[in-house]
Amino acid sequence: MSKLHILHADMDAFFSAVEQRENPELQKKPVIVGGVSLSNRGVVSTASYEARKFGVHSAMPIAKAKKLCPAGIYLPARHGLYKKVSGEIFAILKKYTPLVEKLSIDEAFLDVKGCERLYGDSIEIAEKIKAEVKQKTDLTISIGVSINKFLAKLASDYDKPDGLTVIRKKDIKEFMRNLDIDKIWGVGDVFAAKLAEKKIYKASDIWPYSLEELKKSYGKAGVKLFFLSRGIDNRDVKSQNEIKSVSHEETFAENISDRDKLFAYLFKMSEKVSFRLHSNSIKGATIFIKVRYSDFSTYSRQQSLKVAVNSSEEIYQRAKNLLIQNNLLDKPLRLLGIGVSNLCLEGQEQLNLFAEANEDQLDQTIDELKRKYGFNKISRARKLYLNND
Ligand code: TTP
Ligand code: MG
Repeated sequence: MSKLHILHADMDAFFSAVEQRENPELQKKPVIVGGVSLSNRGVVSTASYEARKFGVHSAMPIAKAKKLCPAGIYLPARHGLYKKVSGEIFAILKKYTPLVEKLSIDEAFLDVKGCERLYGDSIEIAEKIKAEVKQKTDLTISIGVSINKFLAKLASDYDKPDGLTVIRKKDIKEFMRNLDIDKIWGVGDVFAAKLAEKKIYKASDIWPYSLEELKKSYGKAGVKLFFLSRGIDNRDVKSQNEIKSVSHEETFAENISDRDKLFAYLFKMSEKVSFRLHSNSIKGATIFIKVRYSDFSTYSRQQSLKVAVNSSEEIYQRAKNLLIQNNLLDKPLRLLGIGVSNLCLEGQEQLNLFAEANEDQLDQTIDELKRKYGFNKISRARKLYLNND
């Protein structure tokens, strides 16, 4: 048995595909799923592959999508339905191995080492999963198979939709050679711009640099770049029961609709979450929020990041975006909650954007002061808004 034991499985245009399945008239049409109310202020959650041909993509403002694709079919997101389908898909994945690491509602890593006797080798397992997902849910899933998580994820993305791509050890060099640098985990816009200054655009542009040079220029991020640009990644697949979350929520004495006040609360809670993450030397790659309205209806939304974070500013900004993008602040809130999941130890996170370094440093200083002097005495300017209440 080869060492090809890591799979990355990712549903194709997930929300749109579910909508197309639910209503056959939508099949082969440009379907765009947006925030709950689909107002022009909202953003695109996802677009069917037919709609992507017009340039529409996730996180694009609905107003812009409508300009690019006026004939598109715009639907509000039905999160309850997608969650139910997601449960069915994960039930299938977990049949093949207990080692399933959930990354988001439609995406997971699987480690199938030791499962071969039951189900065949990893490629056969991938084929079986694809067939079973299609048969049981009438949806397609793309799967990448390789020797580690990084390569398996690149593989699943390679031939979407309905792909099955295998990256064997002997293929790695060719596969990596032309890979755009921003496809490497942890290389976001800021890092990519820094690398472009040195004419580094592709993974292979990293190869001439020694480990020491990269470390000197970019610190920890440089070390990871050295290894990932060669397709080397030693992280294990962690099953879900090992993954915990850190969260905080508040029920207000009176319902609040004032956005600035809610954002001030959100920031205060981000600081608490960040403080606990720092105290345990952990970071999280999924940010989630929860809201409850006066009629007790409760909603939660989450976003997965390429890079695990623990700075309060990063957590706050992501959470704030989730609230705005999903139009969750249109009614007064009774409860607001925020949390971080998909946890990993500091230093074992996917590449760290060094743009975050200052923010991290600032949080560490604040955390030290908090430990010394107690939590409530230390706050950043934004929280003063609350202190004046
Ligand atoms: P993705 O797997 O990133 O996208 P996708 O499944 O729609 O398309 P692909 O074939 O490229 O995998 O995200 C899964 C779902 O998560 C997506 O259907 C909708 C939701 N989502 C958002 O709501 N906002 C976002 O910005 C993104 C990226 C996804
Ligand atoms: Mg997907």
